[in-house]
Amino acid sequence: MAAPNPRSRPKGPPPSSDPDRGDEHIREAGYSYLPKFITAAEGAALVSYFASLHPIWENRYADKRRRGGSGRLTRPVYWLGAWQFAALGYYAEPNHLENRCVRAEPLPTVMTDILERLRPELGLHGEDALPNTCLINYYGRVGKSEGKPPVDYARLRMHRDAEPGAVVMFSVGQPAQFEFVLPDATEPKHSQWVRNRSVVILSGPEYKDTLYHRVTRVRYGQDPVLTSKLEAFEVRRISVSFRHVPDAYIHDLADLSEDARAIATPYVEQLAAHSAHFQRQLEG
Ligand SMILES: O=C(O)CCC(=O)C(=O)O
Repeated sequence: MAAPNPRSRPKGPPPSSDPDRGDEHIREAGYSYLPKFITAAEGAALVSYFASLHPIWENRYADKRRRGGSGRLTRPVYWLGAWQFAALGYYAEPNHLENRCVRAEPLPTVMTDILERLRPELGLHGEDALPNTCLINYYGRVGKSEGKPPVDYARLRMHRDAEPGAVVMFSVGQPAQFEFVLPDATEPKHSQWVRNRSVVILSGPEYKDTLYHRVTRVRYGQDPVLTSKLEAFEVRRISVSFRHVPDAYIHDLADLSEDARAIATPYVEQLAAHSAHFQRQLEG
């Protein structure tokens, strides 16, 4: 992968000769980038599935006042398989395993079909099991309202995903600048555009365990048109990151510790307004 300086990149789409356009297949130890792996029909099915969901804005911490700032995640999200509430601290080996993950709705068939087709590629990353849980990220902006300018939320802070094994990512919508960084470095070690209907797989000591990754920007555009049930939010890219959480750590809301239940319940109430699954979780 190339490691360009994204700040020196001119505005507008990358030129067709740019190796960083995101339309070339890349396979390195611990990194796969598969452009157009998702078929046009699957892409359309994902777009309509995402449009049916009611993503939520989570806070990063249980006590946001203690940390200062708005405390909100940089974008609205929806989890399937297991919901890892940010305020519970996420599932993270070796210390954050219990009281993190609430059973969530199952993955739709369009996702499991794509994951099934990825088995040979996952094998190259040393995986024989498919991931059982995923985070859906909605990137976009809150439109102009009452004289206030629009606010862009098309980014994701530097982080690593701590679940065991490979992470698989699907992208739908406008291209995003995806970067791999070391926490104390100013420039990314690797950088590339991740495009509509592509798949990324990360694994191993470099890409998963050492480098952090982030999304610094998402291009504007209308093809495909993305929507969600979130009011006033203009979506222009949706990514799904699939992970594996051992079943032993996926709990019903009622089985969480009292403290964790108190933190998760207001979110489950929000989700239950549009989801029979989360309604049942609330009823215990
Ligand atoms: O949006 C992306 O492509 C990256 C998503 C990601 O890093 C995550 O969900 O952990």
